[in-house]
Amino acid sequence: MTPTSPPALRVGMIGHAFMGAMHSHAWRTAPRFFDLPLIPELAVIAGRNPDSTEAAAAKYGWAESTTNWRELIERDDIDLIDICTPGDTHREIALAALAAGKHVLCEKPLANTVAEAEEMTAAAEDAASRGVFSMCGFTYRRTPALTLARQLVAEGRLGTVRQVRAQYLQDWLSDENAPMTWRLDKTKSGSGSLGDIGAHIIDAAQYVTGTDIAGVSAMLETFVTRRPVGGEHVGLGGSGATDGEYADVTVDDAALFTARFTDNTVGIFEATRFALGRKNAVRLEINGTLGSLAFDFEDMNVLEFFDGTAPAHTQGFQRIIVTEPVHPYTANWWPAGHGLGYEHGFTHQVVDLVTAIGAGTSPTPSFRDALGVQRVLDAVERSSADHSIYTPVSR
Ligand code: SOE
Repeated sequence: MTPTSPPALRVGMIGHAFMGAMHSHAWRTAPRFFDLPLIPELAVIAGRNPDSTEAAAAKYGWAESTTNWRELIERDDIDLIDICTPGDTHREIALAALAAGKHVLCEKPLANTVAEAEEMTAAAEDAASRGVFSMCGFTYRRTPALTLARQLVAEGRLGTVRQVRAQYLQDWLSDENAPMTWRLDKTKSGSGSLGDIGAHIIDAAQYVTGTDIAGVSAMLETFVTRRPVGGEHVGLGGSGATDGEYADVTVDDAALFTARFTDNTVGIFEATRFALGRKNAVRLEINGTLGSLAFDFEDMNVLEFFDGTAPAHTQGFQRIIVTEPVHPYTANWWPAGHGLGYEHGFTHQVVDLVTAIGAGTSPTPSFRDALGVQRVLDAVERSSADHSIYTPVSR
């Protein structure tokens, strides 16, 4: 007798750029390394341009492509819609998908405004009562070292958490002639460094500490206010054609803020795409009464832990190589020490989402969790807009 394989979860994905490619990889890989209750099927990929969407389907292994996302959502043979488009489209697509009874995975930040995120959360919670589930894509929490960090905080190994230092540093906009992209257009992206990468460290800090940010004091800055349209896009940046058209940058280039959490933990946050030399440094450092933790995504398989309860003569930051089978997610991958990369967080996201759907439970981070992040983004923008800056007074 041949064992029966789990039923399929037929996925329709909208968008096929950076995140679309990454999500495709995750949908394909997850059932090959993890036992899932449903097997994702890369059914249909949607995009605006027929040629590039068809090419993406062939390249990433989707059975079909379409340029009509509304028709895709209405199809009876699709179970889940994966939203990998810019933020200005999230609300419309998610609401339509939930109304059509499809589970939803939505890239972060959940939306471009709090009002949109509230509407999406209400729709998601209504759908959940009918067994239709949603999740927002804050993938860094599924980096094994950060999942372990949360575990250590929850186990009390840090004692009472007092301070959080969070940074997300990239440098792909340092060149003032890097071309204009949708990520620099507020009508499409909602905000700049703040929502694109700051959202990740807000989620990571709240997830690891298990507490929410209750108040912020912020400063946003835009260093380069016009960018060439066109030119050569390389990775997220590139070099623009400086003899042609220019467009206004309408978002922040750097976002800095201090925060107070509900339990009086204090935090300092920095998100920038101008930190020349830093490529994808997602950093989190946490100090508690008994110990400290430090993480840097540029060394993502390591979590540093300082145990203040260890004998004084052996104290010091310990580098935990988070690749042992006892660590989160790692037993399904390579032998200890062989390490994971950026894409694994996305694969773990699929694993957790499909496992929750299979069990009939709501996955996390939920749209409500993502609404919480959205409210922090909004508070940062409001604080920056009316911030009082005190000038040093000579005595
Ligand atoms: C997606 O999760 C994302 O936040 C992108 O939108 C950023 O640009 C990338 O650098 C990190 O990942």
